[in-house]
Amino acid sequence: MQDMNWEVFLAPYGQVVEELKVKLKGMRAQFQYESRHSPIEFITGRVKPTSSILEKAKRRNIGRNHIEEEMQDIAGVRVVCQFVDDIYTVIDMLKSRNDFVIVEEKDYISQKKESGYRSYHIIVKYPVETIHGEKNILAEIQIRTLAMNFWATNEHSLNYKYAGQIPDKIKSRLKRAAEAAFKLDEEMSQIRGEVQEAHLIFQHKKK
Ligand code: 0O2
Repeated sequence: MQDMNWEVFLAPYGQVVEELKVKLKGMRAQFQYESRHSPIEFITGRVKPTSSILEKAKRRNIGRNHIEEEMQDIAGVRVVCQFVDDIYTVIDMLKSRNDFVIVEEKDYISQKKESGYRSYHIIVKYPVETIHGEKNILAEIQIRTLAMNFWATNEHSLNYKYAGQIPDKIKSRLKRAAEAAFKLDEEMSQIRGEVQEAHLIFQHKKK
């Protein structure tokens, strides 16, 4: 794996991340043009750093020749929504598209992870044009609320700080925080209509 030209290997992944971001931002803009509540609040994306690819390959016992087909999150795009219902609107919109194929879905919302992590992951096979022809690239689209994102970002930083060995005391606090974030999402869903109306009035005023 040492001799691998990572720049060349990762180039199509970078292109997929950029293309998916443009397309998802386009979806968000269409809602805004029509003065409708956008189920998408914001979008981010990244290509997994080489060090993380190597670490995951080692942990999962994935050989060099199998990274492409076995590592599904080298290209990653994150869609952050205001409300839990928006997540399902985004999922439906993704399912109705025909510019990529969905190969797997991971519902960590109804089945939260042991850490407390909640999010909906969709793995897609995305055809990207290269100078050598079409190449199908696996990409992971994570869809989550602002509250889930807040939690996941903080937990991710703590995991990094403690090299994956978060002390038990902090772990249990994180679990409590995950439940609080879930409660917040539930409460916000109850007043969703009011919040959306307020946002539209505010946007209209800005124009
Ligand atoms: P980064 O920095 O986002 O790239 P694995 O990657 O082995 O944990 P799997 O099954 O290959 O698991 O993929 P899965 O479950 O879809 O998770 C991949 C990504 O989901 C992670 O990528 C995180 O972004 C996110 N994720 C999954 N579980 C957790 C969690 O408990 N806490 C947080 N904060 N994020 C999680 P990376 O590579 O870990 O990070």
